[in-house]
Amino acid sequence: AARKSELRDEIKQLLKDKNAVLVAHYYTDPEIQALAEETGGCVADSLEMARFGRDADQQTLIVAGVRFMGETAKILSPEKTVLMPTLEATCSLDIGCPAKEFTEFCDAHPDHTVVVYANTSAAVKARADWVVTSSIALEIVEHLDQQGKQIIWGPDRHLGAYIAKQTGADMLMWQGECIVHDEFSAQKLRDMKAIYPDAAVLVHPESPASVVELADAVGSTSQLIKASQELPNETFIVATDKGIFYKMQQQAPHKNFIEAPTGGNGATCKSCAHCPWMAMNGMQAIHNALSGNGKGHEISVDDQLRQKALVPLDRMLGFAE
Ligand code: CIZ
Ligand code: SF4
Repeated sequence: AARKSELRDEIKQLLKDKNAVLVAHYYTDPEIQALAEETGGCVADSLEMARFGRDADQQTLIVAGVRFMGETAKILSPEKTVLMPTLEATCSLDIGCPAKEFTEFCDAHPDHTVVVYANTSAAVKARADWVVTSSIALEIVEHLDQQGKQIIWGPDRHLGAYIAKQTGADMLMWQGECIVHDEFSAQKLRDMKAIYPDAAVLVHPESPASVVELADAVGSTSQLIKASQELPNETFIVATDKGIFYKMQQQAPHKNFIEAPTGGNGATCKSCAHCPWMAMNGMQAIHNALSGNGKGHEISVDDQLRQKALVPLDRMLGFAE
């Protein structure tokens, strides 16, 4: 415990000395989210992280999250130094959508508007017409559908299916998934609902459709946090990464939050409602990133790629504002 508080104090000092600010995702460990709050950084979803990083006065951003979040920060702020606790923190959606194959898929349907989720590499974004995050995907696809556009959607098939169902848009899907949300089990969730009949069920739309169907509220992380405050229920069953409990509990200390069950058909969970890549963002790793020379921690994006990826990202931010 002594070492922990020492580490925290040293990171605070390093942030000051290096003119750096900590930008953390809701899925990172509670102590990281608390530190970001204490030091004037931000705790947010990927859309808000992008905005915060872009508008921050500090010269250095330290992004606690996964690789695509650091890349997005760098694309929006090439003049800033973007550090990550580890460059190894990736995402199954990013891994499952290699730029070469995705480009071929798009090239085979040249009349389609390409919409990609933020959880992708800079190279995939560079091939897209629009980037979206889960908090704004529905509105953007609705907007495109109203213009009569046919859409290529990638990479999350569950989120894509949810949006297609909500909007009726014509969407060709890339078949990717998030290993964390894909594991939530509708069968077990039904059993849990029977045990807690008064609980509201909150579901992130990266979950399978069978789980989404059981939800009282469906939405992005920020939308689920809002629902947990606004719904009158005392108890919530939450189908998203358990990192989000920090914020939900903070905003509503008297409410009870329960993890939605994972692993159907007798299977045990692999990720168990916590992203293994988000979990790589430890306090020691943050310290290493800030105290080192950038090696192994600094994000760089090829300049040509950066300029191409900036176009659909700016389109999203412009639409959101
Ligand atoms: O699952 C993720 O990585 C999410 C929810 C990212 C985001 O949009 O904040
Ligand atoms: Fe990717 Fe899922 Fe982890 Fe989010 S929670 S970073 S979508 S693997």
